[in-house]
Amino acid sequence: MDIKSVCLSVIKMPLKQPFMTHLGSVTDREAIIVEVEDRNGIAGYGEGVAFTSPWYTEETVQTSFHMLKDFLIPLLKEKGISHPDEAFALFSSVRRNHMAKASLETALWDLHAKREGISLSKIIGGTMSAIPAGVVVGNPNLAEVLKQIESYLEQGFKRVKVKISPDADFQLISGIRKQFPDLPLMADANSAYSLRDVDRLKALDEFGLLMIEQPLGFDDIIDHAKLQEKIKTPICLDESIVTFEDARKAVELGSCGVINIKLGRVGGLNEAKRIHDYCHSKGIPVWAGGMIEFGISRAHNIAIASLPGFMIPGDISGSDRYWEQDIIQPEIKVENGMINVPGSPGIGVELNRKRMKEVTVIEERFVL
Ligand code: OSB
Ligand code: MG
Repeated sequence: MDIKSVCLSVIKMPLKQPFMTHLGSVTDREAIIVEVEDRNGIAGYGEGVAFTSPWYTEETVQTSFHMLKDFLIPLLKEKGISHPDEAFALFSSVRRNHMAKASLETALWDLHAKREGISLSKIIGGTMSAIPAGVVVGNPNLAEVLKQIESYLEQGFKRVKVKISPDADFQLISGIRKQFPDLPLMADANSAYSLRDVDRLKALDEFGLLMIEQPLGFDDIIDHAKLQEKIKTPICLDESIVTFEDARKAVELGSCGVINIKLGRVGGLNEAKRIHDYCHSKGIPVWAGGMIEFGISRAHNIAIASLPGFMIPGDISGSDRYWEQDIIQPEIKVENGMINVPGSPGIGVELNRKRMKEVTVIEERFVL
């Protein structure tokens, strides 16, 4: 692909409001912006979505930086690739570290699409020109949640997700349902329960949730299959699905009826597309998960969410959901609950260099 250089920028920005789960709060977000440039000066962008600490998966900003600098970029330099399809296999000599791999792989996809003069959505087979926006309310307080949902519905959001745990589940969901009986609503537990909580989870069946996301262990697919036999609400797996093989096994076991696809969690676009294609062929709906991300990752999410199997609105909101000012231009906007899929080459957004300067804490450039 004629790559001349790779630039890594660690950025840091406060969220407008802290995002809370039972695992902790996110108040500041760090991420790695990856920029690959070819010999014609065309640039592709990716975003490393690991958090500062390993609360969601085992990766962190620092481990991602280390993997990129000491293993992944050197692999690209030594062996080279002629198509982004080859990156996943090239990186397979490094075990896991999916978010680090995805940040570079997605940048290569953006670059490839730009070189072809085609949008990333088109090049991967996207069929939608606009996608429905969904939003996550990261707060356990019922009054606050109701207020936020009200405002998101005014903005046209098509689907709302709330975080639940044994400390905030039945009363929270029942309170939301009282005020919003027809709202497409789902709950994400981020592994807050165990099989001992079957009755608690079964009690949520009456609320007609679209799904319950990752109720049990972050690495489990066996107990989820047992739970799914006992509850009506479809289970959606997030944390447990980190490879195509995980998705196949979970579907075969009946561990879930829905899968949340995150490019970072599964190691990039190639693997995400394979999971999508498999689920689509099996009639398992998928949707695009969120990582409290900046605009580069959002833009990649929009491209993947334009594939035909993405039948449920994802955790894809606008740039203004978390940021006073995003690092891209134009920023991502939700209009009447929809987000436009850019038709311009690649991911269809540029880095806002002025904003990048304000938020960059470390920058390192590698010449290939
Ligand atoms: O479990 O889906 C999750 C955010 C960070 C880490 C994990 C998760 C989330 C979200 C999405 O719920 C929030 C968003 O990006 O809007
Ligand atoms: Mg989740």
